[in-house]
Amino acid sequence: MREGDGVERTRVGIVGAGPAGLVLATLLERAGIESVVLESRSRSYVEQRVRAGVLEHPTVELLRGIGVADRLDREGMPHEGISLRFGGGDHRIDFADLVGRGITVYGQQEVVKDLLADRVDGHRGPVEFEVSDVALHDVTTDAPSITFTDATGTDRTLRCDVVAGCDGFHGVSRTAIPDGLLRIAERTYPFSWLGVLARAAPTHDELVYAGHDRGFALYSMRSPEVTRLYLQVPPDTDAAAWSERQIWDELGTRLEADGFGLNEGELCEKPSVTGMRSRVVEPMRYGRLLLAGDAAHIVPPTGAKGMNLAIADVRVLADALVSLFEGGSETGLDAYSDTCLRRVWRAEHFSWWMTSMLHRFDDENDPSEFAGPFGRGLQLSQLRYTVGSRAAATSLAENYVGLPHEGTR
Ligand code: RFL
Ligand code: PHB
Repeated sequence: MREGDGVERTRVGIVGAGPAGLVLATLLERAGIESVVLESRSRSYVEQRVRAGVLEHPTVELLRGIGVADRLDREGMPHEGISLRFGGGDHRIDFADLVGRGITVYGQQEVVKDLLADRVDGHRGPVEFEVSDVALHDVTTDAPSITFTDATGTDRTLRCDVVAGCDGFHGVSRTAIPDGLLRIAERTYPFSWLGVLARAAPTHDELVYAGHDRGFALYSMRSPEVTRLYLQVPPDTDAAAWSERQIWDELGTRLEADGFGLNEGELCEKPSVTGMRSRVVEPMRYGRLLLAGDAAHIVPPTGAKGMNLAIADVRVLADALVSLFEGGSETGLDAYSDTCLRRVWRAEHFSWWMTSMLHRFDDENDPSEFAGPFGRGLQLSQLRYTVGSRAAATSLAENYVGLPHEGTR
């Protein structure tokens, strides 16, 4: 709604059109609550950005519940297990048998495309792309606002009741909270992942997590034509220093198992290197500013939790906002941070556990408990126990497919 002089009003100002911002906007719209989404990148950029690929069971259910899962149901690849590969052996964790649920492999950018098609092409609510100079104001009052410059260069002001900071790890929302008020828990791992996307048909139906003596490797996929693969590399690695031949050879070595072969294919984009980090910012609320997704917490990708956590946060947030706008109750907002952080810390632990069990920690100066011969012994014991004990395998399975979502209402 325009108020004149470049001042507009909405109920919820959402910064960031990633999974957190777009799922929040959709949940609110379905509940009849107006919002405006501000995104610094272009629509085509956010639709092409290759990131996560694994949707937890509760994430799929949520996307179905808000009516944006038609293509996901047609094109997503349901998986009923994963393999852990180590010591020359392959060990399947059978999710269907252990917990009766599975995951779906469907690219994050496909989820983003589906949400944007629903909102923008379906004329259900605004998304302002290519905004700059986003700044938050008065977030400790009940009349916060956001100033920004839009794609045409016009300075605008958005007044709202609540600001949702869904702008990811490098966003500005978190910086609106004074440093002294935040507790930051962080761990940086002494390695990165080199990721490639190859036009090559997957040769195996499920994901393979390999803990090889030369380092970790992950075999994943995006579609019946596209394979997604990762290699553990040193943290300062320049992706360009790896030739395609070296990448395929190293993947072949680390993923080797009886009867397993890789289809090689043309790379769809340049290989990328991603740092591995765990980070939690507490609390996730500062007055009428609520942080969600990567803006508040990062997990290393080994547990496939980042996008799923972002979506779980905004489900809690949407419930809290419905209570605020329908009944004037702030109880949900008051509980928001604690409710989310319970799931966040579970996912932090699971992601740290998967990471520490499967990677090679070989820096002699690495003080971590997994470096050196004692650390290797612990890793191998944990891997053997996980694949050998039904109780341990069930714990991996229920975390991987996703624990049920908590609500505040
Ligand atoms: P996003 O997706 O980063 O979205 C934030 C959005 O905010 C915009 N933005 C701004 N907009 C306006 N003003 C500003 N000042 C802004 N600053 C930033 C950005 O352009 C962007 O569009 O955060 P969100 O929504 O919290 O979603 C989080 C997920 O993207 C992230 O956790 C996952 O990608 C992590 N992740 C994985 N998660 C999974 O659940 N399963 C996986 O299998 C998985 N694999 C991965 C991953 C992340 C990876 N990388 C590249 C970090 C694999 C990799 C390699
Ligand atoms: C992916 O397909 O990109 C992917 C899958 C599982 C992970 C991380 C990334 O743990």
